[in-house]
Amino acid sequence: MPMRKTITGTGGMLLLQTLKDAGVEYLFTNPGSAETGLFAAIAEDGDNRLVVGKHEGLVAAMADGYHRVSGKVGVVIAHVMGGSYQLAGQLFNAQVAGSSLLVIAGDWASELQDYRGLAPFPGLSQAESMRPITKEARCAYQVHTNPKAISVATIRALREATTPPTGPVYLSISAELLHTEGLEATIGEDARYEIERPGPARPKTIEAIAKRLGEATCPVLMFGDDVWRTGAAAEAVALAEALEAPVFASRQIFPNFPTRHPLFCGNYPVPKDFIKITGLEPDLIFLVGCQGVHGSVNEPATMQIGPNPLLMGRHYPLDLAAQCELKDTLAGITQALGRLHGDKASAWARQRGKVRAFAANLIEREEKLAREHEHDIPVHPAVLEAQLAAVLPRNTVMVHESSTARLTLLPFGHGGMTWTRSGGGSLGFGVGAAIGAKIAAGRERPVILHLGDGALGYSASGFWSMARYNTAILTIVSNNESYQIVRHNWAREMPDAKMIREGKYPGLWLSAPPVDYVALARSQGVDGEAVTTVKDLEPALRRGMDKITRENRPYLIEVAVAREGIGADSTWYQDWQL
Ligand SMILES: Cc1ncc(C[n+]2csc(CCOP(=O)(O)OP(=O)(O)O)c2C)c(N)n1
Ligand SMILES: [Mg+2]
Repeated sequence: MPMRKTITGTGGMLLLQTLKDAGVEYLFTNPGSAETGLFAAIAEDGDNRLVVGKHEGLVAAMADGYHRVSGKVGVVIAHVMGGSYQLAGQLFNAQVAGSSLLVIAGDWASELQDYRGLAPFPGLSQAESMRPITKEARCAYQVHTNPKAISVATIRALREATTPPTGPVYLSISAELLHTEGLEATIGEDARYEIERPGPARPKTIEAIAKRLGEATCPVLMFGDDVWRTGAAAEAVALAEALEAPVFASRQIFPNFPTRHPLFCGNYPVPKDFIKITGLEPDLIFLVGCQGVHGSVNEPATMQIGPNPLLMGRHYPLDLAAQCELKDTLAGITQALGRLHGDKASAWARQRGKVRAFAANLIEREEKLAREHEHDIPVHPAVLEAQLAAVLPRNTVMVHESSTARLTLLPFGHGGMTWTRSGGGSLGFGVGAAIGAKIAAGRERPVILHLGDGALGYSASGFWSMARYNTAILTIVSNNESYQIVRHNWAREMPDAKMIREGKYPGLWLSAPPVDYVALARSQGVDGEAVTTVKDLEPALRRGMDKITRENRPYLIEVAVAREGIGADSTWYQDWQL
C-alpha cells in the first residue's frame, strides 16, 4: 500500500507519480504540445508504457478494450480541446458501455487570449465541453492553478471511473502547471482504495424474488453486463437451469449468458414464434445486472436487480427491484427456489421442456443456412461463422464490429470465448479495442478482431499500432463492399421509397474504387492475405491462427463475403466525378 509522501517536481511528475501509485501501467495516447510536462516526466521516469494511436478515436477504443479485458482503468493522455473532441465517438461508446476510462488532457485556457488554436472557444472551458460524454455528464474536472489538486483530482477521477455506475471521466490540467518546476503535492493517498460495494440482497428480498419466479408460468431471464463484470456468469447459468427458464439478451457488450447454452433463446424481445413453438406465454421478466433495456419491456411483471440502481425502471414499471451485488444474490435465489418450490422444480422441466427445443431450433436454422450456402462464392456469412466456430479455440477473445456478420454458432460466455462490442454503436471501435484487449490478454490468449469493411474505414490507421507494439491480433475483415446493414434499416423505415424499389441506395456502396485491405495493413507493417473462395477460407483461418499464436505476429485476412437480404444485388452508387 503506497504511503503518503510529499514530493516536489513538475506538474507532469506529480501526475505521473500519482498514476503509478494507483497501479496504472499503460498510457494510451496521441500526444501534443500542451502535455509537454507530462511527456518530459515520462522520459525521465520511463516506467509507464506508452501506447500511441494515430487518431484519438483509436486511442480511446484502445483504452476501452484494455479496460474490458483487464478490469483496470484505461488511461488516455489526449491533447487539448481540438484533440479531445476527436475522442467523441469512442468516448460515447465507453459511456454507453459503462467503461472505466480516465482521459487526461493539457489545457491552454487563457484569460488573455481568445481563439487560441486548439483551445476551447471563449466562454467555454475544456472540461465543460467534454461533460456530455463523461459519466453522468458530471465527471469532467479541471486543475488550473493549484498543483496540489493534480493528485487530488486524479485520484478522484480514478475513483469516479471505477465506482458504479462506472464510466469515462475527463480531467483537464493546465499545460503550464504540467511543465512548471518545483511544485509540491502530497501523493500516495492510497489511490487504489476501492469503496466497498453493496452486498447481496436482503434475505426477505431474495425470498420474494424466488417466490415470484417460482409462481410464474414462464419467467424470462435477461442477464446484463454487470453479470460478466462481476464474475456472476456461473450463478446466472445455475439459476436458469434451476428454473428451466428461457434466457434472452438485450443490447450488451459482454456474453453474460453462454450463447450456446441450451436455454439461450437469442435476442429480446421474445419473438412470436417462441410462443408458437413452446406454447408458453412469458408472464414475468427478471432483469439481472442490465444497463437498462433496449426497446420496450412487454411482460406484465418486471423484477430487476444489480449494483447500479440508476438505470432500473427508466421506461418500464418495476414490481420488485433491489440494488445489490449479483453473485451471492443469484446463488441465494437459486437456493431459495429449492426451499420454496422444491416439489415444483421437476415439473418446470416438463412444463417448459419446449424452451430447449426453441433454442435448439435457432442453432439448427443457422447450421442449415451454412450447409445450404457451403459452396457459394463469395463466401456466405453463415459459412464464415461455421468455420470460425470450428477453428477458434475456447480461450479466444473476440472484438466484434461487423453489423451483418453471423455469430449464433460461436460459443461465447461462461466456459467459452470472451466477446465484446462497442455498446454505443459509434463505428471506429474495433481496431483500437482489439489492440487494448490484446495488451490486457497477453501473449497466450488469442485475440480476434472480426469487423466489417465499413467499420474498418473508421480506424484504418490502427495497423501501425498493432505492428509497433506487436499485438498479435488476427483481423478478419468481412468485405461486402458496402454499408449493408444500413440498407436493411432504410428498408424498414421506408419500405416503399424509390431507393428500395429500384435498389438505389445513395452513399452505401464502398467499392468504387475498391479498397485493398491487405495492402492497407501491409503498408503499416501488418501482413495478411485475401480470401475469395470457400475452399481457401479454412486454410487461411488456420494459417492466421498460426501466425498469431506460434509466430506471435499480427495478421489480417480479408474475406470477400456475400451481402445478405435487402438490396444484396445492388452495386449502384451515385456516379459523379470532377
Ligand atoms: C460513427 C458512425 N457513423 C455512421 C454509422 C452508421 N452505420 C451503422 S452500420 C454502418 C455500416 C457498417 O458497415 P460494415 O462495417 O461494412 O458492416 P455491414 O453492414 O456491411 O456488414 C454505418 C455506416 C455508425 N454506426 N457510426
Ligand atoms: Mg460492409
